[in-house]
Amino acid sequence: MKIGIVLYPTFGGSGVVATELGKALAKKGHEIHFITYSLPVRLDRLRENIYFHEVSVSDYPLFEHTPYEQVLTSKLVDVVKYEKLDLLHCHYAIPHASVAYMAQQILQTQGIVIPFITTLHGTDITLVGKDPSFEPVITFSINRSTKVTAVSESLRRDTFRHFDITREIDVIPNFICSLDYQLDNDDKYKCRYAPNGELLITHVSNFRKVKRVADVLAVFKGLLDKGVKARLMLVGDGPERNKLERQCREWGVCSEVVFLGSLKSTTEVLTISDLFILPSETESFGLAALEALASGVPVIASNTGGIPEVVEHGVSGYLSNVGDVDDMIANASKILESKESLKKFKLAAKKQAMKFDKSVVLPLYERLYEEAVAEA
Ligand code: GMT
Repeated sequence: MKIGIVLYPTFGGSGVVATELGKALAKKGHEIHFITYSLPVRLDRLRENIYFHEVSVSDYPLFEHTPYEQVLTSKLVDVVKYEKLDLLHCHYAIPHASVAYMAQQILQTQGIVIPFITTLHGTDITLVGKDPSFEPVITFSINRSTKVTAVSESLRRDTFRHFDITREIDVIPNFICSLDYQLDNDDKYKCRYAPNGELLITHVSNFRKVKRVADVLAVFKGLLDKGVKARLMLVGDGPERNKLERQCREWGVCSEVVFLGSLKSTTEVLTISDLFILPSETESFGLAALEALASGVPVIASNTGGIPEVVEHGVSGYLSNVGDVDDMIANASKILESKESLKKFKLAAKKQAMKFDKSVVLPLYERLYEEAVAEA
């Protein structure tokens, strides 16, 4: 099939999932056209069957806000028409679903039929989507999409709760390519971050408020106070980072905490990690947690949104109520208390991640694509 993927090209989970999906589909022989404003971060090199169409908006002085939606719409019309696409797959409802609808209507006047699938990722529904100023457009474009998917049951429920949805929503979970996570545990790399054999604790996010990164540091500090020899590796960057750095200085833990910044790939860091912490306020899926599990890293997370669909409490990690740092410390201690316990959780983590391998999830998308094309 010839598929246009409309996405945010950044480090955010929706962009990562959309890019990995395109790469995996291209490997299976589909022709993939990424359409967005810059090269997706996970699209590191040229690959067979993959094309990139850049959307660039000119900054005419009249426009206080650049009209990205209009330019994206025109680009979709152009790419669908001249590359003869079979369907569009939009990741993140805002503004991609309404843009695809508009492109569909324009193409219809030219006798071209193009179905479009909208995949809801989370903040388009749970945070941004709840803002009343977006509501009518989101409701309309979800209802008019040829097919709609949500990345978890929890997000599906939230979508029905917050919007007047009159159609079905399929749940297709996020996925990992398990082979990408089969790296050898590199001792040299581990020695650099844990020179005295410390346990390595990791967090990966965009450091936005919703991620509660302060709780990550509080859990880590709690473990140090209990005598656990550990170091904390923080991957990512964002608005909460400065506050976190100040807190490290105040608690005198700067030498135990490493800020690694935004990394294109997290696999090397995860491979040498012993524990992953994701204490988010809300998380429609928790792709970062799944990537940790795939690397054999047990997860301490909050019991919110789609996370319980990814991490099994007491098996591949533990779940606590949002903000319950003491419970997270107690749970982390249980995992780290002995080599045997850690080994058991690490094995369970890898096993759990296999349920989300691309070999399981990709066929679900392919079936949906076929249905969408048949329905259009
Ligand atoms: O987590 C973020 O802030 C980024 C956001 C995004 O839209 O890229 O992530 C959302 O989509 C990811 C991929 O489906 C999910 O794994 C995340 O759980 C979800 N984030 C939230 O719901 C906060």
